[in-house]
Amino acid sequence: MSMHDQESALRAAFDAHGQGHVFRHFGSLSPAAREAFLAQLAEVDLPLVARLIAGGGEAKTDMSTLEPAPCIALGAAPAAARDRGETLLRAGKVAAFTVAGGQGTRLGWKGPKGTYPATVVTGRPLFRVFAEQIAAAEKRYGCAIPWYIMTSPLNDADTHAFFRDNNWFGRNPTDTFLFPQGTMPSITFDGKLILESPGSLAVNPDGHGGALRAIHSSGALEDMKARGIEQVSYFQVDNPLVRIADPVFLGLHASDDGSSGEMSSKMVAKRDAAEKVGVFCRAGGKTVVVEYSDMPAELTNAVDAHGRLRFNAGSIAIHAISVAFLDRLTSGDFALPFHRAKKKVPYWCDDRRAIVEPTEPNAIKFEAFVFDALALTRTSLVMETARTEEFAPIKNASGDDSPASSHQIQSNRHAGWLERHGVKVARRPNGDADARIEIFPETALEADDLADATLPPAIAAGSELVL
Ligand code: UD2
Repeated sequence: MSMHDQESALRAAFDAHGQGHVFRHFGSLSPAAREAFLAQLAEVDLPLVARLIAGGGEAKTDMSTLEPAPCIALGAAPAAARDRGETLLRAGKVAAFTVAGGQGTRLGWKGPKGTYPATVVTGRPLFRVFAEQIAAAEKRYGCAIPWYIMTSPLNDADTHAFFRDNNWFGRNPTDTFLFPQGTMPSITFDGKLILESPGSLAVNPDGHGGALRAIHSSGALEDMKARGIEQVSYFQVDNPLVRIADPVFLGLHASDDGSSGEMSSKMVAKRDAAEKVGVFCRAGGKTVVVEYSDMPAELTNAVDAHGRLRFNAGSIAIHAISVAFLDRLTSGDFALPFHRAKKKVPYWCDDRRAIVEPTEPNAIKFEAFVFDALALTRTSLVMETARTEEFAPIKNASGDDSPASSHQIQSNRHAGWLERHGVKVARRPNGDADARIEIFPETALEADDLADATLPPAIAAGSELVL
């Protein structure tokens, strides 16, 4: 199609959807800018945008019938689960999958979150931490664990450059598959698309739920199938303690004794009612995650007869997902619902001929959440894990879920591992390790791996240890 024909077709489509105003500066754009703008407009799913504006296609959970979700308690997984998970790993049927398309605004880090120096002593970046863990698991199980990383159009080039500059962390580049997620246009409160410049729309990454669309459109899913991958170990880029391809979890998930093996999740007991994590609930006969911001306060704060939080199963965004389920989800006429959020979206002001940064929310952004796929499983299970073992996210610049809190949890985990082997570790009155302790995945993926390591008899207060 010629550029002129494409322009005519797009003008007609945008006019028909009441969005023709986006062309108002088209005549003043250079030929190259016109081409880029038309390419962006062609990506917009106008019928979907129209449905969302009309209030359809949105995530809705009936809060009045919510019950806490059943969970497999800490340590209750049968021994056979590990064997089953290890068999899958040895057979090369497991891939790792990281969602890394977020903008990391809260942390204030300029660059992809995965490039953030995350570890306690050596400051290894998150991507390196994951790469080393995957390499250690590959060595242990004598297999390849291909690694799929979803970036966004905003950080894709920087993420590629980081991997290249770090020589793919010693991995075979063909076993590392980076692909960008899609975007969704923002709209004003009265349902109009927004220009962020005369020749571009204001768009945002379409949420980690966009992974389902992107994994298909990028060819990642086909790549998994071609490699014979059956299960995907899904995790977020912000958690340096995630246990990637955990054999116990994979084995539990992939069992055929009542669970579907389609999508399973890990949870930790919530720190307190205010903790900003989604909660596993039962709704409509399914296990679902209700995001903290959507949960009514009376449910968030409800306690049981023992004074414990009734909705206590915090989602740490770690899942095992089968390739067969991904295939089912992406091959039919299927779409995850969208969540809407009021945000401050910079826009082009015709009068001032400049981009304006609003001081108050002026627009609605739409994002899909991957955990909404849980409602589409036949059944799914939730396994409890220990917070100290597996959850030390880095999200905020200070306070909870910050580099400082993550460092403390990382040291606490490693202190616990050492203590199990008789090392005396200095602790503070509140139980925190009083030393900075970092253990490389190559040395140990879990406490038992330290059995044959040469360990010091004690770790003094204020000291540092790298193993
Ligand atoms: C997420 C969960 C929350 C809890 C918590 C645990 C949601 C909505 N909330 O909160 O329930 O499990 O994590 O740490 O998921 N991302 C993309 N593309 C996007 C948006 C995000 O790849 O368009 C990635 C992002 O890079 C990060 C992850 O998704 O790895 C979580 O993103 P977030 O920071 O928006 O979610 P958060 O921390 O509020």
